[in-house]
Amino acid sequence: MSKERLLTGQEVEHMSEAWLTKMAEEQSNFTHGVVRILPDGWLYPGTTPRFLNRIQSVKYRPDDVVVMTFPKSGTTWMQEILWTMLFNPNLDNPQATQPLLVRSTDISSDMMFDSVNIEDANPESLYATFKKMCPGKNVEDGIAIQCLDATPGQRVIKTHYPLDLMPPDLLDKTKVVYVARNPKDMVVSFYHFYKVLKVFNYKGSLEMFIKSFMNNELMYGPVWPHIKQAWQKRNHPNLHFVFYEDLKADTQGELQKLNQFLSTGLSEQQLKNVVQHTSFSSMKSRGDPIPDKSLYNKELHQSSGGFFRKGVTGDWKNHFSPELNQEMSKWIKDNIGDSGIHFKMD
Ligand code: PPS
Repeated sequence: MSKERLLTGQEVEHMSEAWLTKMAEEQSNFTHGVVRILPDGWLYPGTTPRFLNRIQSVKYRPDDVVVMTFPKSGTTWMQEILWTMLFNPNLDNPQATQPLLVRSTDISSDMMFDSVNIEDANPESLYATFKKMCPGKNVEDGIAIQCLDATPGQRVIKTHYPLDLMPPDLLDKTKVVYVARNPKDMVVSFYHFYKVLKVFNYKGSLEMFIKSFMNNELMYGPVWPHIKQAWQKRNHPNLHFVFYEDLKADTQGELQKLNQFLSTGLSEQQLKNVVQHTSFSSMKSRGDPIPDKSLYNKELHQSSGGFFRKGVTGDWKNHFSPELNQEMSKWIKDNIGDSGIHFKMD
């Protein structure tokens, strides 16, 4: 039997019933099962290959900016920074009150609408945007991808897909900002998100979650090839690599670098405006980037602090046992190897 392949060449492996049954002990299932994309082993809901093939023919524009991340690495923060730098540096654009998911499309979101819980967790605001922007179009062909096509002019595009699953000439066509976060803080944030979002309804402990994460048994993983593919391209003129921790420690300094990368020519005052508008407290006060309350487990959402949970570096110290810390530190060291990647952990 011939192997199922993506347009980008990678092989698609459908996870077995036994694997899905085991997964369902910890989290919600997906209607079309789960696939692994080989050789890197990306784990995604079963509808993903269709969307991955579809994004190969998206027309990226020279002035688009793509924010690429592994989940919970500072995506939303960077999306808001870029959108504000490009479209609202004087903080006077009335469009800024629109939810971020409307202003900046997540082209990797369509696959999540395959959760068995999606009717309960209904992304109404996305559907409403889709109906308005894409009249007569079919939801099954991808809400986000079609909304992106229908967005005029310059766009800030979000993706959790790694560089290898995007069109091979992406960096020839457009600019990419890659954000990486230290894996200990990222996994704590990811755990809260997995618990709070109805599409995942994660039931296990943090320790179980971290072990699944390190064993590449969670959606979106594995994290290392995701980071390394971008790291290897960090000197490409169209890729800008940022660490969450550096952005947190010196936001104005990192924005100056972005100002150069994007050739936006913003003044120091305009950059200050962006820093202020995109601070954790400002963004939290304006509400979640996904406004649909039905997507969240309400009580957990309130008690954990919501999407804008803590926004700090080093929160992992409040959650890790010494043993878990030791195990994860070794895993990080082994995987970083001689790549030259250095994460700040405090
Ligand atoms: S997602 O769902 O994958 O797109 O999530 P993502 O946006 O990548 O990551 C969410 C975490 O980023 C924190 N965050 C911020 N930190 C500092 N400043 C600002 N402005 C900011 N905005 C979002 C957010 O709080 C999540 O981290 P945790 O550790 O859970 O608080």
